[in-house]
Amino acid sequence: MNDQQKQLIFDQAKQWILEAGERIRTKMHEPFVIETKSTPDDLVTEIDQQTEQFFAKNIRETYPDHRVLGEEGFGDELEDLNGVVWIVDPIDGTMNFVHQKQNFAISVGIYKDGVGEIGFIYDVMGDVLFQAKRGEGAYKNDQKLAELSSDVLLEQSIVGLNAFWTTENPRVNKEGIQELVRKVRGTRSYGSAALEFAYVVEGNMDAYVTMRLAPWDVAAGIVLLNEVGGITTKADGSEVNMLKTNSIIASNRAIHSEIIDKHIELKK
Ligand code: 2AM
Ligand code: CA
Ligand code: CA
Ligand code: CA
Repeated sequence: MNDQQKQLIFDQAKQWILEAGERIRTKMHEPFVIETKSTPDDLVTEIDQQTEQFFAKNIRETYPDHRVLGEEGFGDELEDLNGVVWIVDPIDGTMNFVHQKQNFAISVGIYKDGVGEIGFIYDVMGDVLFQAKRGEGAYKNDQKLAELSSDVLLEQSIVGLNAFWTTENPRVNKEGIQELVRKVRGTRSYGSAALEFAYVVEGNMDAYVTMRLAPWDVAAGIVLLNEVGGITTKADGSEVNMLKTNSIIASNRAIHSEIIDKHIELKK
């Protein structure tokens, strides 16, 4: 994709995201169906499904050679990332959407041959759009975001972390995470992976640490974070695999290796 094609796709994606957000804000005030998926706290609503269908239909009609990877099953079954792939989370933070009616986002990452080219995270109720094209910086609405500071200490950092990982769990030793909680200035948990990424991108938090996310939770956030000089890896420091679930350390580069080396001990 050349710069002109990329700009057209960017503009089109942005238009669909704003329209989808408007639809969500309208529909959420009427009754909607809420179901559970894998566990009683794994929620999905008909608005999640309708929003993903809205993206899948528009993308397929407009770009028949592009593919879609989405949470709710209206996209394609992908075995590789060849060509252009739209990685879509129609509502990230469904539990917040249901319980709080705020603090949820639409996340859209557009990848070409596995490389993140475009990232959008839309805070639907705040009406704030985080947007990035690879190599052109990250923006919060129309405001260009600064490069992340290079002299942050972990002791002065705010870290996004779900308290779950400080309890006995199958993925990571809780002791190292507990020491991380004691070391940092503060922890936060917003319940939307995409928004947690966005807060690291804008420098409100210095890191986001979690042990299990799907590609649609992180695809846009990774593109955005790269544009301000941040870094995203799995919790062992290796590269994120956009076809699988991953542990995620998304952070300011100044504290990334200290988090991994001193505080993360993954279970086998
Ligand atoms: P969702 O709302 O789109 O499901 C909550 O801490 C964050 O984790 C949200 O971004 C949520 O996305 C995501 N999440 C919830 N359940 C998950 C699961 N089983 N695997 C991966 N991510 C999940
Ligand atoms: Ca979900
Ligand atoms: Ca999600
Ligand atoms: Ca979702």
